[in-house]
Amino acid sequence: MDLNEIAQELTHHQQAAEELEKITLRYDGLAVEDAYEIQRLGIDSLIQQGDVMTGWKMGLTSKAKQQSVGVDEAIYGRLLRSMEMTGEELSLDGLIHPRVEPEIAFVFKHRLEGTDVTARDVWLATECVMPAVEVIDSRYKNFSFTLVDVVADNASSAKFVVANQAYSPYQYRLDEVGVVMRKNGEVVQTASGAAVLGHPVKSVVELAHMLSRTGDAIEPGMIVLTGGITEAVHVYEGDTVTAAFDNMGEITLNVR
Ligand code: OOG
Ligand code: MG
Repeated sequence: MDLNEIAQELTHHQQAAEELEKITLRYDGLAVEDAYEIQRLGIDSLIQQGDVMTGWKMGLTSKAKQQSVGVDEAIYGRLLRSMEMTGEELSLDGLIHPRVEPEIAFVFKHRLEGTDVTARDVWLATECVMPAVEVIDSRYKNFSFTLVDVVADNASSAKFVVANQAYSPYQYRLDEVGVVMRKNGEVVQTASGAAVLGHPVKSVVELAHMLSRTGDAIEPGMIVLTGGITEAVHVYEGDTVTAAFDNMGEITLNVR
C-alpha cells in the first residue's frame, strides 16, 4: 500500500472540499500508525507548498464526542497557519459540512516530549491558555468514519479561532470553566472543561505521550487545542454561533 498516494488523495479532497468514501472501504488492513503516517505525509506536502505547522489538536477527548462519532479513543491532528481564522466571519468556501465546537487552547513556551510528561510539566511549559472554537469538517460522506479514517483525514481539522484575550494558566480551574454554546440566540450545548478527560491539562499530557511514539513533541510557540468540550454543532449560511466561557469571554462566528 502506498501511504503517500492515499495522503495525496486525502489532501486533494481537503483542499477541494470534496467529500469521499471512507478510505478503509478500499484499503484493507491499514493500522492506526499507518493513518498517522498518512496524516503526516499530507501535512508535509502542504508545508512544502509554503504552509507552516503551528500546533497540534486533540480530538475525541470527551465522552459526548466519542459517542456521537462512534470512536472510543482520543486522537490527534496537526494545525497549520492557514487554518487559523482572525475575525468573526466563518466563510463556508472550502468547507463541506462544518461543525463547530468550543475548546480550551494552551500555548507553550517550552518543549514537551516523552512518555513521562506529567500535568506539572505541562503547567511549567505553558505560557497561557485561551478560549477557542474549532471548526471541524470531516472529508468523509455523512461525517462517518472509523478511527483509521479520521486520523488519516487529520482528525477532521479545518479551521480554528482563538480569543483575543489570553489568560494565565493558574487564573481559573479549567475543569470548572462552564461553556454555553448558542446558535442564533438559542442555547444548543452546555458543558464544563471537566468533559475533556476530567481536566483539559490531561489532554496535553496524553498528546505528549502519543507524540512520543513517533519522536514528535510539542515545540515552544505551539498552540494545542485540547478537544471539544461539548458536542459539535452543525452550522449553515446565515447562522451566528457564540461560545461563552465562564469568566473568559465569548467567541462569536458569523457563518457566510
Ligand atoms: C473528529 C475530530 C474531533 C474534537 O475536538 O473532539 C475533534 C471528528 O469528530 O470529526 O476535533
Ligand atoms: Mg476539536
